[in-house]
Amino acid sequence: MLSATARRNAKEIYGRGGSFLLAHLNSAAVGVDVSGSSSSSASSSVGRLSTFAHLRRTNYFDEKDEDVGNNNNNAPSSSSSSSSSSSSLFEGGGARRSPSRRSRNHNRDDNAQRRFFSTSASRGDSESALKSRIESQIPDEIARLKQLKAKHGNEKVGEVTVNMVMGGMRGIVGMLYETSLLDANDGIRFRGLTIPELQEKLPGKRDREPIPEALLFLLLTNKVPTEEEVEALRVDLMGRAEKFAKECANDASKKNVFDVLRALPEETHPMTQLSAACLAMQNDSQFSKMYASGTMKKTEYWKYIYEDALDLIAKLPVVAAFIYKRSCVKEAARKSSEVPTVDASLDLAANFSQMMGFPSNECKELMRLYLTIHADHEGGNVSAHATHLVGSALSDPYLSFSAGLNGLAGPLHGLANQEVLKWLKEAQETLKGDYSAETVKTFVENTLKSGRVVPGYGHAVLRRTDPRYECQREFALKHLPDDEMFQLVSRLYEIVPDVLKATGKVQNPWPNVDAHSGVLLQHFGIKEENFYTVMFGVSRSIGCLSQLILSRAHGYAIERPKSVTSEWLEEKFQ
Ligand code: NMX
Ligand code: MLT
Repeated sequence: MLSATARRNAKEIYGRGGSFLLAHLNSAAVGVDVSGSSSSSASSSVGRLSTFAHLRRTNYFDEKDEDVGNNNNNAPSSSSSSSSSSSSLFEGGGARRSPSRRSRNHNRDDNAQRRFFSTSASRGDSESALKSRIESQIPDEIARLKQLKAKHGNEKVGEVTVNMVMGGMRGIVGMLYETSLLDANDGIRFRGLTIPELQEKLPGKRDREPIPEALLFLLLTNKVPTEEEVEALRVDLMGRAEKFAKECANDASKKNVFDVLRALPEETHPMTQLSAACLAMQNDSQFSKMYASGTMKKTEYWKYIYEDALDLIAKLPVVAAFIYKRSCVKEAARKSSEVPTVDASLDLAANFSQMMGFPSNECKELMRLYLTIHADHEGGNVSAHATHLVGSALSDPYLSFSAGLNGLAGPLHGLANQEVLKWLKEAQETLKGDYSAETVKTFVENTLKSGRVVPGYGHAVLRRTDPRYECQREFALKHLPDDEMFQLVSRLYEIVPDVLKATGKVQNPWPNVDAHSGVLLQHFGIKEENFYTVMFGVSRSIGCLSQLILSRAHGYAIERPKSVTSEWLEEKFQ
């Protein structure tokens, strides 16, 4: 039998589908004892994996699960046939696929499922299921890109004006980035899916929010995963996290990342700590070791980048929770410089919330939403582009993502979430509960007069309210409608856009993701705003590192755009 905690967690992770899964988990857990594992978390992990074979035998996939009912890529029943091994594996998944493509993709899913279930249950198998799916997609994808180049290589995708060159390259199409695409008016689409579509289609949700593992699978494969695929990835990531935390906590003979962090002054900004931690862990890079050995073929690069990337995605929440408890919380009772304990029976977001000291279901649910929506915002934003750029020099994921984090730490980018909460607190102090339109307007105007930007408003690409703001507002309306700071945030939404429009220069007066994240976090007790960008960073690793794997898999070139001097421009137009 599974422990009460494991039963509760299964329900929490899989929501309405959880009860059904649970019945099978219980029976599968019997097999765990036979394997001789005595660790409770390890046994529940292995138990979940052995469950998959069991589920297939019991024809679980013929059952209609309400949660994934709209998912065209639902796992097929064990009896469905496979027929499409010769067609392109890369066609499936996104929201805007034709029905015929969908059904071909469905068959391919069947193949992948079969490969998955034909293996015996262990963590290694779950790793190879996703990895072999990615591997099987690579040849077709490379062929597609080659054909694109051969057919259209010399065609123009746009014009470059002097304004663009002098204005932060705004609007210049200059890189390939497959995992997401931003439209100025529609907002972000992750592999073709909007945020409401993610909430509807991705499995693993307890109430409404998808779990980040499901998004990671989608970004890497361009396919909406089944519950079982998400579970396999969850087990893999949590296994990596648990191993990392245990090794660091127990092996005193080896200096590790936590020793490096303990050596930093407590007041070092949490983002500096997170970035330093990435560098401190670089010694673990399998890619770098293989490259140095001189034995790795170019076609194998992605395999080691994949291992490093998944390790890093798993390790970051543990490191971040450590930074939070050591350096951010003020109360002595909550402070700790111990390596956090990973509960491998939870999902990544729930475990992160718990490690930080917030075990409530509502906070875990918020963390799932938070880590999902901050993960990716196409390739041109500073953190994604910095990761991509550095990675293109074949720097490993630790080096590359550390660069991305350094960009995210800037106040015009990710640090804006910290700035927003500071600004909201300043507004609360100044306005003393008077949130009338007139006083709030004056407060915003005074912010501009003092030479500051209004944090959380504006965007380089978006020309509407950020859909990530909208879904967080929905969360607030559901979970904290009476929160005083939420009332202020709502009032600002009514006032700020007109004040920014009145400046006559702001291209987008609407709120972005950062205008809303802090108010949710502070409601659940995560009040230390200097930590907020670290949470953004934990999430952003999912998008940046997914693309890094694909970039190496598809053989992208080293980035080296042309720069010119201002004299060069002047001479050109004389
Ligand atoms: N408050 C005051 N002024 C603004 C704002 C704002 N929220 N947004 C833009 N402007 C100004 C901007 O500084 C520029 O002024 P100037 O010509 O004097 O240099 C002018 O309006 C035109 O800027 P835009 O073309 O509208 O915006 P741009 O693409 O240059 O910058 C941001 C985009 C996001 C950097 C900018 O809107 C901003 O600084 N927002 C506040 C900070 C923020 O919320 N950043 C988070 C973005 C999301 N994220 O997580 O990364
Ligand atoms: C992001 O999430 O990266 C921000 O919205 C900034 C951007 O897209 O430029």
